[in-house]
Amino acid sequence: MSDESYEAETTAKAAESGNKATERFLQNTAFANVQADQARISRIASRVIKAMNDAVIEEEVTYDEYNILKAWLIKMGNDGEWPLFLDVWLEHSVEAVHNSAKKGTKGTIEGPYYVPNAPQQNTPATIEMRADEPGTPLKFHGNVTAVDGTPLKNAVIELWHADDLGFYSQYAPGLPEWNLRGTFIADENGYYEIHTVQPAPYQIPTEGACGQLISAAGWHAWRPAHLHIKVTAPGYDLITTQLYFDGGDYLDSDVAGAVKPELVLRPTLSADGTNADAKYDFVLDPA
Ligand code: MBD
Ligand code: FE
Repeated sequence: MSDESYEAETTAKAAESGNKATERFLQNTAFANVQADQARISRIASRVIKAMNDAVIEEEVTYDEYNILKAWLIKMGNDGEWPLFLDVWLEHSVEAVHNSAKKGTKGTIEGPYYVPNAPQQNTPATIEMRADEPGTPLKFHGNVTAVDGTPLKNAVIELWHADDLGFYSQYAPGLPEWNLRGTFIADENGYYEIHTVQPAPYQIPTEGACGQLISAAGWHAWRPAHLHIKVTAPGYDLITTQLYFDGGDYLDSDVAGAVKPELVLRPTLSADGTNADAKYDFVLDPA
């Protein structure tokens, strides 16, 4: 493939990831029956509206700029990028509130590409991947315990991540349905061992409304390479988190602001440099 057709293909694949997220979000999310508390809705909505008005007044926003904002918000919906926008620029604060009292493993954002009910295996196990899956093979293993040190036998670990080109199955075309997604059961001692490949850094789609904002503002569109994980055990809280790779690009400038120092893996490489081994112990809070 020429560089140009490679560019065109990866750009088209990335665009599809952005707009698939809306469709999949509506399919996959079980909405809690939230009781509408009028006072709370009024208070939060008023603050959000006030924050926008303050920005307009303080920055002396013009009609031309206001119209560009309208067009951009319309495009956000048309591109199907609301889930992407919210998960990149807002979810980290929701996560901070949600996990503020937790004592175990740090959480971070779920992001737009989780799919529930990935195929389940007992560990040690190899995640579903193509026969010729590109990337450095990674052995990802460790123990799951409670905050008091109790080993959590049969803890459940859901793992999903991008491939070596930065694409997620079910969001980018041309990948097997469950590629690099799985549900894994730890052994009777709470030990888990999953064989996968190291993901590449992830560039959020650049041709939709999110990308338009990023390039207009002169930001970059990258997230550092990461594994997405949900861990739980009967009687313990579910933690949703991500793990990153020491020395990787964008650790200090994640577009989604979701890196925490406690979540950085330090994998060891085999003597011939072809295989990586990363150990991480998860600690769960009682429910
Ligand atoms: C991702 O892979 C991701 O994890 C987040 C938070 C946003 C966009 C893409
Ligand atoms: Fe991700």
